[in-house]
Amino acid sequence: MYTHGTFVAQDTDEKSVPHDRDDDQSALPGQKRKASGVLVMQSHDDDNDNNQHRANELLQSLAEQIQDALNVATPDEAVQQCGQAPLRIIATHPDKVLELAHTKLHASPFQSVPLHWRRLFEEASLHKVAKLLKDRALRVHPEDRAKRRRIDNHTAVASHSGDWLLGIVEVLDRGISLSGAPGRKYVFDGIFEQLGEHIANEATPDWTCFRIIKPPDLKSTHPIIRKSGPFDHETFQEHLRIDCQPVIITGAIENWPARQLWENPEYLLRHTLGGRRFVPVEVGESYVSDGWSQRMMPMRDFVETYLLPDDTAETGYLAQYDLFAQIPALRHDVRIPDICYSDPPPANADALRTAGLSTVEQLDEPLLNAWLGPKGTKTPLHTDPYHNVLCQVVGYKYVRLYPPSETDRLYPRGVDEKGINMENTSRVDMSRLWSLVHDSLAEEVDQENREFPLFQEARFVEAVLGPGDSLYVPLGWWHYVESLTTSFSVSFWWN
Ligand SMILES: O=C(O)CCC(=O)C(=O)O
Repeated sequence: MYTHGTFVAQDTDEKSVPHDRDDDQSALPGQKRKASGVLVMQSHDDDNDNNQHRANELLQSLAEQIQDALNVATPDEAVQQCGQAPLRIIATHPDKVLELAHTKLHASPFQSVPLHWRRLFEEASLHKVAKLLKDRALRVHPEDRAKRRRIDNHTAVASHSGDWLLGIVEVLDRGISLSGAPGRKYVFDGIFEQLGEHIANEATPDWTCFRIIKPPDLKSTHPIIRKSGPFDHETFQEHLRIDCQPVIITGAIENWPARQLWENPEYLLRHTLGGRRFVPVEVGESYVSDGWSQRMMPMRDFVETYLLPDDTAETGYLAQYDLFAQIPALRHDVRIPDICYSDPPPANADALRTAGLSTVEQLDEPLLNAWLGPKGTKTPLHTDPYHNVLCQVVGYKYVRLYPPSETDRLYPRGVDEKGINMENTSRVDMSRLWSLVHDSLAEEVDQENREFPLFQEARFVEAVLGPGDSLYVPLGWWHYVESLTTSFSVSFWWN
């Protein structure tokens, strides 16, 4: 949903999560333990055994690798345009430079932030991590106690957090997500890969698969048509030629490794450094409701707080986020559907009114987004300036689609009080309307109908997506999506 998509440089309500969880690494009740790995890195400084030396070597080697990489200029050298002052202090005072770059990143919408400020944030993040690693290597070096004591007073992450690694991961992930890692993504990926290998044997919680209970079948008079896969390029091209309607293709993603692997939250931990990778989470009812915010939090906290409990006070949704760019291992679990390489007919006059269409660039490859959340996530009725195939990997979702010809009956919003163009989102709050109807609040329902008199007349189609279903949403079609269970979907946008 196009409106979610600006998270990258908008950490407005970003919160650092207290790093107190792994202090002793003792397994929680019901959690299993495996052979030691990271446990050694997190053991007390006096444990002077071989493993600790190995850990120390890794820290030093990572710090050196980062340093070596930073000494190699990137082809564009854009960062030079930030002036000499920040570059002179970047190695010694990366925090100061991060602060400056952060201000610049937030001075305009992400798309118009000059590349050199993004590069500066990226460089400063890596300098900071190199410094933290060196400091940490000294802390765990048993022979250098005097130095260690001195550093104890100055190393914010290592001394404040039980899990020092979490502090390093936070700097790296903020570096990637706020800057987009335009110059040195390979350095970030390399660090994560080596840290991942080092903690490969770490104890993980003994979680079982997400608890998914199949909802009752939807009896609808306006169902979205279903066709069974495989749905190759030619068959889909024919579908587009005939009427270019929404369609659910069943069974087309059965060959994705994700279909088996993503049901288990433990798998997600394994590919996120034991759940330490920071991911953006939308907290609140939906992106148009009061009190809604976006936060960066470790994957493990997200899973434990929002995905595993049967009921939570608030909803957390990892929504419209390219998790696959951040965590390439998960990218291997999905395949780009063939239909994304089809050639849709030219947009008709109604679809051409889709908000944002005139400014989107031609894509070389489809845009991937992950949508991971508990039961009850709601994506308000909106349009996107792309063709879309929404693939349901885990769990169930209710979807309702309105054609572009119904736009005037859906009451698009305008520019909001912060100056953000919300034309792609309907003013009708469908989930509120349904709960008013459900609670038989006739007066409130009447009031909604008076405010949006044409809404009830708008034509729509609807369905429940289940595991293995892929929904094609044609360009300009409005869609409302609500999860009926814990759910993990991947959307592919193309044009
Ligand atoms: O799954 C959702 O919550 C929304 C998906 C969506 O809006 C999209 O794929 O464009």
